[in-house]
Amino acid sequence: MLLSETAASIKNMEIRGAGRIARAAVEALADYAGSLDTSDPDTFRMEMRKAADILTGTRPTAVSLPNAVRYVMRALDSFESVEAARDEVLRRAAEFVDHSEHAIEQIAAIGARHISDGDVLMTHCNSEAALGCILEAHRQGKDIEVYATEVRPRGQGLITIRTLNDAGIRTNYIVDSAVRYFINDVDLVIVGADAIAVNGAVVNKIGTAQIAHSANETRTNVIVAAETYKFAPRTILGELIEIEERDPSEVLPREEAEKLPFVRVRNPTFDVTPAEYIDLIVTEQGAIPPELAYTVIKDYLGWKIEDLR
Ligand code: RUB
Repeated sequence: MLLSETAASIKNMEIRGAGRIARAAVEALADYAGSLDTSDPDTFRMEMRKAADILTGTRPTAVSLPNAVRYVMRALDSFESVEAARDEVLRRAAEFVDHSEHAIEQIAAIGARHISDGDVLMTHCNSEAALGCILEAHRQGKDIEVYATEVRPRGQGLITIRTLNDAGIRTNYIVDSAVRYFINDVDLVIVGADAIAVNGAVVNKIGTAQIAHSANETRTNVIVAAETYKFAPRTILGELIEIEERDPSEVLPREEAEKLPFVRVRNPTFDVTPAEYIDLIVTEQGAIPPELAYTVIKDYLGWKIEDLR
């Protein structure tokens, strides 16, 4: 069944990256709605809620996931028949996927304007939104070079350098700890986001905060490329974004760790970059300074404090 397969693939990171996770989740939700053999509204609602919980419980940090699932589940707020609710789930899921794919194209077009001919860029992890901007700048004929990090422990940098290589972009592949060494050669850092808080802080792959800190020290601009569904409404209430901590064996094989009883291996997957280290957030609605994150949540996504209580 697509629901359990998708949930497992998100958990084990076969499906990864905040945008891809969100699209896969709504597609699984739509598939599940289509497979439910009931005409009883209560059963339909209950089963759909269970499915939504399974999907949102897979990875805790990427806010795109609950935002996307909630968008589709609004089909169940009020409905006349199971058939109508099912159609609305399918319609909303397709609409989300379409919006998401279109958003990445818009971000690429807007982000590429901030990349100049001759720029040396640095990116971290594997973000389709950030890569979209880089690929678009290259497509426009701008002569660019990229530093891409390795991204311990899961090595998402390898996916990034393959994409850059396939596009024919000059790329330097570096270990994460070489960021400070090379940052003086870099004109612009461009990364994606898993979540953006109301105060403009950006949650992204572990190591992003160190890169932004180095960039700040050398006055190198930092751009975050993120669809508006990565903004986290509940942070208006001061709620913190949960940082996923994955299995220690991703960092050190279990048999090695077992020989070191006084050592605890820690494996946080994301970190938080404060707004003051970020120059611009490029969304599909336009580029904003991080301080305007609240405006996106309130005016564009339409969240009010009273809806969130
Ligand atoms: C992925 C990661 C990406 C963001 C944005 O982490 O941190 O930078 O999710 O990606 P993981 P996108 O590999 O642990 O999922 O722009 O593709 O949504």
